[in-house]
Amino acid sequence: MSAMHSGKTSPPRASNKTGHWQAADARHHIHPFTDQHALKEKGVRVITHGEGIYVWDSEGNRLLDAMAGLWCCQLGYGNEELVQAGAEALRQLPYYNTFFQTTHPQVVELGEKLAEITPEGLDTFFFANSGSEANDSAVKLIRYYWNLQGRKNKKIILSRNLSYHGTTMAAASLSGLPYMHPQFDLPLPGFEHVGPAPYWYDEGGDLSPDDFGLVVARAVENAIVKLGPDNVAAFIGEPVMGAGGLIIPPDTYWQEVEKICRKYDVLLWADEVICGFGRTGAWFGCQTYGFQPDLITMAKGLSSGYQPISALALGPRMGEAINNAHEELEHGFTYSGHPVACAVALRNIEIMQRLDLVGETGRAVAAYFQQKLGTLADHPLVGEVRGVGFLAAIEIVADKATRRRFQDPGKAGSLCRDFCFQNGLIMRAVRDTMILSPPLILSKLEVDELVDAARRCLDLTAAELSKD
Ligand code: PXG
Repeated sequence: MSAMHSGKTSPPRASNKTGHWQAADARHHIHPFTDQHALKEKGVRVITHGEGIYVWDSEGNRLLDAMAGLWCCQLGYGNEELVQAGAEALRQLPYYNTFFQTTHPQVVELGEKLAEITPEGLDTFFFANSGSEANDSAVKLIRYYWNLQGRKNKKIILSRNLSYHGTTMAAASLSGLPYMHPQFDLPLPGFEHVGPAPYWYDEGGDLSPDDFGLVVARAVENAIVKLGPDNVAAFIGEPVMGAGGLIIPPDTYWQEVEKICRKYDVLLWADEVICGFGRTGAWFGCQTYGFQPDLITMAKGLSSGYQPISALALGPRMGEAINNAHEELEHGFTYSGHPVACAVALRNIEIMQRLDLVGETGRAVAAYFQQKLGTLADHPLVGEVRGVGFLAAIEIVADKATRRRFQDPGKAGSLCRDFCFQNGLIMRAVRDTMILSPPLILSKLEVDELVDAARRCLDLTAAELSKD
């Protein structure tokens, strides 16, 4: 366990309330992205406690959380300094708003701190409470920006197949995972998707990754030309695609996309909800991939998940236009820049800076994580291990040489994920891709433990699959 997180040492014992919690949950709680009926039959897992990179369930089982919650607990669990920052803010000013010509120290200081770490020029912020709200707000501000410019036709937002941008009406419309649309009659008009995703392993065929990156970028150009550059407002992308399967773009991809956006005067929007705050080895994914967005949305690692908070960072074009509009901006949330959330986010960034998680120290652990995980490539089920910073994916395939998948898509991934839970490891499965996004505070010893457990679970998966 990391020294930073040894404040509380004794994990809770198994609770005799598990049955009660499961029954009450089944009666009263609708879960996101879940087959409610199937979950009631199976019985929900109850997580009661977290410390460092581990969480415990109500039966007393310890789980190494290689997903950092939902890609968000950069500093892991049980960080006392964050608890203190939240408690102090609650005592001092538990709530005040930022409407009506008012501000408070917590939101001002967070803005100043964010301007220090965001790429040059992206130093004007709007605050919200979730990634989806930040993305929804960005859609509105992009529309507003082009209206201010008198370019009233420039309204279409282009996003990619397999992207995930959240679940509000606009954010779900941006998302390129087709299963997110039919239940809700989405996407809304004005949202277009382009494919393929820059997913060389599945889509690259015989092309080299670099050539494939250019082909996929040209598909973006073709889409802009087809829709008409005068109609396209913005292109949104996650620097590394997360929920769609941890898709790392070829090195040629982002710079080509940036050139295309400039050529057609299309705003370039980086959704850094997962990639921000050290995930890819820099503060933001766009810095890792060397492109300059016009706007960035961020959430998750901004507060290490300890408080719901998100932000939209505007570059000079949008920032100046909105600041000089000489009219009221008709947008905002009761909890925009909530003082407790801002105080926790500020302290979170300060701790990340002090621990050098985005500098030499973090890079050394990330390199070790990538190198150790790479040793799994020799496993008979593993077609590819890829990663960047503190993100990684393991492709499970039937045939390594031809990258052929198993016949029943998703079965191997689900099997492996279930073996992981049974063996004290949390890895996420997207189809047959296993995903890792651990807390940034993990130690080298914990990396070893993680990779050993992952190999064990791959062995168990292989044994189970061989019974077919
Ligand atoms: N953009 C990106 C890139 C995300 O990954 C959102 C926006 C939306 O954030 P909120 O805070 O509204 O959830 C996300 C969220 C998964 C999973 O299964 C991923 C997310 C959320 C829930 C599940 O991998 N990402």
